[in-house]
Amino acid sequence: MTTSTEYEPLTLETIVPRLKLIEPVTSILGSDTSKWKAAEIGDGNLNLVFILKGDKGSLIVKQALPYVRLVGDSWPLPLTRAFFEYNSLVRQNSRAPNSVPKVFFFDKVQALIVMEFLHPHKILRGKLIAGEPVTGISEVLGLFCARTLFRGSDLSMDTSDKKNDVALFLGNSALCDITESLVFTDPYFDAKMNHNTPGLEKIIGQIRGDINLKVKVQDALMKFSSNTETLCHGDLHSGSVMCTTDDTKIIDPEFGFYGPMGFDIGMLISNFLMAYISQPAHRSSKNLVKFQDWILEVITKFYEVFTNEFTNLWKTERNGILFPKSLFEDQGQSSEKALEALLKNIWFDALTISGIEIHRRILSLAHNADFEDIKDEIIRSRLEAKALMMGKELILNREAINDTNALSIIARRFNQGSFL
Ligand code: SR1
Ligand code: MG
Repeated sequence: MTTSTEYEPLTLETIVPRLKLIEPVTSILGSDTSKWKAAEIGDGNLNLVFILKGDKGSLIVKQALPYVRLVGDSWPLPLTRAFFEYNSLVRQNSRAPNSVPKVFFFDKVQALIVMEFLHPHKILRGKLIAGEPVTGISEVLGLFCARTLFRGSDLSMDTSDKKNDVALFLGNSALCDITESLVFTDPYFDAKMNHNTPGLEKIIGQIRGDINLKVKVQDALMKFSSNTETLCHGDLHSGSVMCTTDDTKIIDPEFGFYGPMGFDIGMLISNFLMAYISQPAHRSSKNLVKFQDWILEVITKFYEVFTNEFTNLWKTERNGILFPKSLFEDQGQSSEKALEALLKNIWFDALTISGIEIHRRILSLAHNADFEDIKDEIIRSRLEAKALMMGKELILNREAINDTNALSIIARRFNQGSFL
């Protein structure tokens, strides 16, 4: 880009002079740079995010910082995560067109991505807290997961392309390290950066005292760190989804890694479940049940769209080394049983991840606003207790949860339960 060949974080003062010579930027914003206006809007845990507006249009400029923004420069983090986000966005855009923001420019040294300003989209987590339903969200998320997970796997990819891509994304180890610690490990011991709402100690004791649970979580971590099934988004929570009333886009794949197919699905479902359980703190009883029902319908419809599209791709695009047609259809045999078994594995992995993601959002470092915005600590701890216990159930008893109908029944049971 710009005026410097060495990495330098952008500021409100430098962003215009540093970006004004970049052609894709001027062609979208307009060449009269005196009209450009910038604002820093980053509210995530890691990066700088600017909106840059000109007289012709607007853009998002996202730049990695050399440390974790949430914690500060005592926690260094490689700038290369922007490279992995860029590469993930490129792959997601070709595998699941129209579901991610368009990328206009990438600068590896500056760890900077210039991309489409999604407007008037808002972060899904905020909409769930505000009780604003989104038409078509299940379809977009279901198609996104099916297409990216199938097309990024050995079911579809040329095997040498897949292996080269696995090797490339192994470089994103620092971001995987965050997930390995904050998500899979820290909730289950007294880790330094953990924090929790007072009153949860008894439940935390039950969770940490459960050896079976910790073994299942470590099994899931082993899959996370060793199974290169597909290119995952890696951080698919409701803060990584932006919506209007009827449009949905998926953002922020900087945690992109090759991992288990159930990972993204589990994290997504988990964030809907936490939104569901936290609802009583965010709205009056008049609107509560209807919105909670809508959230459970989203989960059900999302998973139905996912399985339908995954099945469609299994039938029409299964050209990789896995489950080749030569072993099934070409011998006049059905591959339905193989598909069924694979989908079952994905579902069970997703349930385990869902439980773990709930535990980490309440016990580890990075909490979510669904609970964190609840000012009254007594109300918050009661709702968090329901979620923690539900998470435990999802991890320990996943074999009894065969489908989204059974999952909805469990969500309703924990919603009505009282654990403190
Ligand atoms: C230190 S980063 C904490 C969390 O923020 C990101 O969005 C990921 O979810 C990560 O676990
Ligand atoms: Mg993020």
